[in-house]
Amino acid sequence: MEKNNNKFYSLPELPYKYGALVPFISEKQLRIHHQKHHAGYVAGINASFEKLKKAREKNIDLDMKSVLKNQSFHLGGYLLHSLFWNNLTPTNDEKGKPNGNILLAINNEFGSFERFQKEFTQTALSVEGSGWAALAYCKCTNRPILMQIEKHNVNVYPSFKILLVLDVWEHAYYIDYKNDREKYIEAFWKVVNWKKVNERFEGAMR
Ligand code: MN3
Repeated sequence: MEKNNNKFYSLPELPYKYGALVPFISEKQLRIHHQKHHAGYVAGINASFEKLKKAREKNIDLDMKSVLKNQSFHLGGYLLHSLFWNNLTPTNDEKGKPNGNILLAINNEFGSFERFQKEFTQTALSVEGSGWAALAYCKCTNRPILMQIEKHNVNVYPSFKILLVLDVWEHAYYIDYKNDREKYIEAFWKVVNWKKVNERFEGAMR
């Protein structure tokens, strides 16, 4: 067999230490989330690639609907977690408030930061089962837009750049907050990396 040079997915390192987000997210919670759950999606997407590769080598038919549904789930999980870690910071100097162009865009779209925060919180709270709240950017209209993702891959707007995501799968907060999603969301606002969100926004506008 020829050497396969195709790259696989790998678990990215966190941009801070596991204990860096205490008291808002505990070291134990963050470690399990990253090493078990995020790593699980990396393994899942790579397993899907392996399955396709083997089937192609032997020219075996696959249930493509099932394979790609699974692939979409794991790839979505992998990508969203990679974004999520970069959304968080132990040094939220702005006391939870954005600055710069992202603040202007939020004010323009939502009327105020407080209104945005309320809508985003309600988006996160009302995710049915497991999923994500996200702030994305629409290049067609130059406007920020809310997105409520079910699981990791349902209700996603294709090609819209995600600026800010919040994981509201129970696996993200059960150790720290049991089933109290609202308390977890309150804590999330204390560790948002608005500098990063603004960078992503400015990158998307270019
Ligand atoms: Mn998660």
